[in-house]
Amino acid sequence: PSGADHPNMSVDPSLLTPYKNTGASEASLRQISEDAFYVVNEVVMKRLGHLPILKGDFHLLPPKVQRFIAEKAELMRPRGIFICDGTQHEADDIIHKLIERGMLSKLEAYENNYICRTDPKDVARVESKTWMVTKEKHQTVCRTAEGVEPIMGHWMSPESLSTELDSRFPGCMAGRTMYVIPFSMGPIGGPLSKIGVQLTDSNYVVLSMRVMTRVCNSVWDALGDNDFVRCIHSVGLPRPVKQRVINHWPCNPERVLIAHRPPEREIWSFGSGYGGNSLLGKKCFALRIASNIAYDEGWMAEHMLIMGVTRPCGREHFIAAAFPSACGKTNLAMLEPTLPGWKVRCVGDDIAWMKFGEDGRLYAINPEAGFFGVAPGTSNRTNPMAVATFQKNSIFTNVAETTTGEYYWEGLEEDYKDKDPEIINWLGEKWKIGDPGVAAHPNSRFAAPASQCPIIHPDWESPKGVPIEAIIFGGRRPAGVPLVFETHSWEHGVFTAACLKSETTAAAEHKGKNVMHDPFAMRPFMGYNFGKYLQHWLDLKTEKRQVPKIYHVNWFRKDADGKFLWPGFGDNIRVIDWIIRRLDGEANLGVETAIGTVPAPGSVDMSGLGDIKWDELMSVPADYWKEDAKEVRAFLEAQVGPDLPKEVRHEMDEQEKKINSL
Ligand code: GTP
Ligand code: SPV
Ligand code: MN
Repeated sequence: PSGADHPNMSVDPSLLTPYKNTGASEASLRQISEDAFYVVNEVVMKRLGHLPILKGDFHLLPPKVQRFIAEKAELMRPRGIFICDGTQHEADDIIHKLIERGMLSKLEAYENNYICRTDPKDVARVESKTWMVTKEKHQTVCRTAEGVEPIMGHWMSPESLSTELDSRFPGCMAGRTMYVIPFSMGPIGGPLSKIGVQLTDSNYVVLSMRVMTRVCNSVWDALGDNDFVRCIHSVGLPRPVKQRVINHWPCNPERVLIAHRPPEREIWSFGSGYGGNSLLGKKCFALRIASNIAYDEGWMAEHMLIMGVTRPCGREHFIAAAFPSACGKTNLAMLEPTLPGWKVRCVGDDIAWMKFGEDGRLYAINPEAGFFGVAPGTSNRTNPMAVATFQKNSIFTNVAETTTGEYYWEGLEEDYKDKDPEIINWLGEKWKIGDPGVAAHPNSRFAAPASQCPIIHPDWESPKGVPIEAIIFGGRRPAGVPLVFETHSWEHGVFTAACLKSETTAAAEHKGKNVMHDPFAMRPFMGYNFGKYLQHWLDLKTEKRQVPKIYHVNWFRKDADGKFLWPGFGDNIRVIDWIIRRLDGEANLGVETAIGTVPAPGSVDMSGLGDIKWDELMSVPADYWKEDAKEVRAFLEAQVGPDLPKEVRHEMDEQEKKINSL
């Protein structure tokens, strides 16, 4: 009987969604979904078999969660189920176990800080193995020109996904514990927040998710009738293992797959335990899946920091900024101003969920609860607030350590210059400052609770968010791009963001430093057709709404000797100051150029900075931009083609005209 014509059906409707891609055979799936109409509990129990529940009370979970767990346990065949409650006690137990096993060790110089070394083959996001799965290809990717490989979005058909899942997930947790992690992205129960449940066989992931998201029992209560994002993660190495496990870090680099099914709100991740590949609340949920939800519901999920900036006069302004991976979001979000009287407070450092309120203003929340920050380059000189944040309760991955139990990475040389410490590098080898190679992996990271940041904003957990007045885009642009410019309009800002480029970094598998397109800093995180995404941005502007002004910054312009022209870090407040005075409508701050409004000479506070090559820093070189205009047109034609909104095309045409008349 089908659900619709069964008269006495009193089963949770979510139990009736069809089974797909569980790896189990069609026939057994059909059998189970039919059974489910009658005795849900029995079916769930049958699926669980005699699987021990190692922790938690399975029967107290919402039925739709019970079904999710049972069906995936049947597929992945763990040796037991552990339902996490997110408590410190639980974390301590796991930490002790991992220390005993050799996967974690304590950094003795701090309180409750741990270091972990991964298999050196599992150190960053793997973009080439990350997929969006939709029925229609063009739901995911644009209608690119003939023979052009799309770089925004990576499509896989549901049929291919079935094959890929079936060759990986059945039995993949054999001999391991399946942890069930209930988590909230955003303050629990908040109007902009969303719930996920992650299944994983990695206890490192359990510890990290507890820092990065809100994991606790009250998530189950908040779930109620809401849907949840289904996150399925396995390191992909069932026991007994067939290959050598390096650094006690099980993974399966050859078989990595990270797949998203947006309509089903489901994520499958296999073979990697690192960062965005495995902490599924972050990139997979809060960006790729959430951008789909945001499209449907009329809001935005973006790769942006959120900061509150208070001026000497006492007025506070909230700003969001999108820079590609490892391009300075964490640093800007926690900036320590070098100008007197200014105060910056951090709301978030990586992801912003933003929605227009009834009052027409754009409100942003940080869906995360922790920072997963790039370690190298972080020091008391560059980012003292981050350093203060990770003095306790933090996990460091692929950094180096001193024999006295301190962390170490490139950028900390100054702090250690008189000590000449004995160092164990990220590969576990003896190392001294000055030795060849690096001490820490360039994508080594700290995971630290946001609540420990000394300048965390008092409203950082405000359920309704903070009102954004400006949005900044930027990247690593060694040549041609001025320190800052203001775009002319929302539409021009959208075009400018679509043209965002940056040097590649170690955050993903790219080798070397090439300037690459990274529209909206979302290239690796694009959840659906980029043309539709652009249209969504354009459509968000309505008469009743005050859309933020859009800016572009570049902290990374270099002189002929390859030196940065701008000191960056705390001195970036000088650019923020200029931006805020522009928002205020102060006169005589800008000079019009073909790409936007750059600062007029003397309009940026340079007091105490010493020698800055202003002209070189602010110039808009005609030759450079003529080339760039051609390249950008070719890029958008090839990559977005007929999906490019006409407003964006118009901005491109207008800007090209201005550039060509330079
Ligand atoms: P993800 O977490 O990967 O999304 O990166 P992120 O954008 O938060 O990058 P983060 O702030 O961690 O910066 C990465 C690197 O850029 C670090 O090594 C920083 O030291 C360096 N960096 C950040 N801000 C500046 C700046 O203003 N100037 C210069 N020269 N380097 C900077
Ligand atoms: C990024 O690469 O943009 C990150 C780190 O923020 S990860 O979570 O590993 O994706
Ligand atoms: Mn990021």
